[in-house]
Amino acid sequence: MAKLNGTIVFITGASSGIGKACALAFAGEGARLLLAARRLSRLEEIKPKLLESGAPDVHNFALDVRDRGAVESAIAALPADWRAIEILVNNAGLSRGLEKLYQGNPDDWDEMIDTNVKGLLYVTRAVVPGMVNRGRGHVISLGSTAGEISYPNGAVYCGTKAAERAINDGLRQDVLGTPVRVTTVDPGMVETDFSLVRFHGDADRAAKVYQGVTPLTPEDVADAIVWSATRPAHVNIARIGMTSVDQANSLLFNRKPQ
Ligand code: NDP
Ligand code: 8X3
Repeated sequence: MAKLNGTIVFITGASSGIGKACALAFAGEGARLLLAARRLSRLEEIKPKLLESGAPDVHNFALDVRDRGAVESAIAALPADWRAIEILVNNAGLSRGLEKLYQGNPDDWDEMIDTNVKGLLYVTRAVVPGMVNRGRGHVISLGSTAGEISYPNGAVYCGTKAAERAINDGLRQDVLGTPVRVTTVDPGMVETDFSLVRFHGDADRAAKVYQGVTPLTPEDVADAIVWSATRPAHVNIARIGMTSVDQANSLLFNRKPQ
């Protein structure tokens, strides 16, 4: 039986990977879906499947979470029947580059920090006041095993996910006394476009990341996110850490020789 009939779920970065899998999983629970990403055409492509899968309604809009003004005005301009966002999935994010910090490209750093940290903050700031006022809401953000233990050549990406973790903990304290729930879901390696984006479109290099290991799927992560959102209203799942059985933490893998 659908557990979230008519609940408005806002997912950032729903055009690919984990965000897209979340849209499908929440559709299966009967949620109304508010979806954002820069590639609006990708959101439009998946809309029929979401409606078929059980979403009563889907509203897509183009958004670059790095643009503070655009985030504020997009949320303020939502149609009246889409304003009561009950679940926010702060998923939009990316990594760029894999190199020693002292050899890294500061443009890559800016993009990661602007998206994964500042973008998450802008969206959260725009959405949470409504949750507090309505006395109902749940913020679920994508952290990573990378936020727990940094790995070589990934210091800035890992730093953004450590920041996500700290922001999540801070927000949970700031909404104490309201019924708003705050969760971080921290996966290890998940096979998505993440590595393709990290390596600026180098598909061969991206494929090597997943060679010899069974990674998590985006659906595995979406399942955990929907689970956290469907606990009784008084239960706050603070953090879900998850990896495939081929990964122990952000540093240690069981990689089979190819
Ligand atoms: P994908 O590249 O498949 O998806 C990333 C999504 O983020 C896309 O929909 C993209 O949409 C969106 N996005 C990126 N930048 C922006 C922006 N500036 N404004 C709006 N949307 C944006 O990667 P994943 O699904 O793997 O990544 C999703 C989240 O999960 C990220 O936060 C990532 O850090 C995290 N994560 C991923 C793991 C993995 O191994 N894959 C493991 C742990 C965490 P568009 O380009 O259309 O804007
Ligand atoms: C994404 C997982 O290990 O590639 O957060 O950084 S990892």
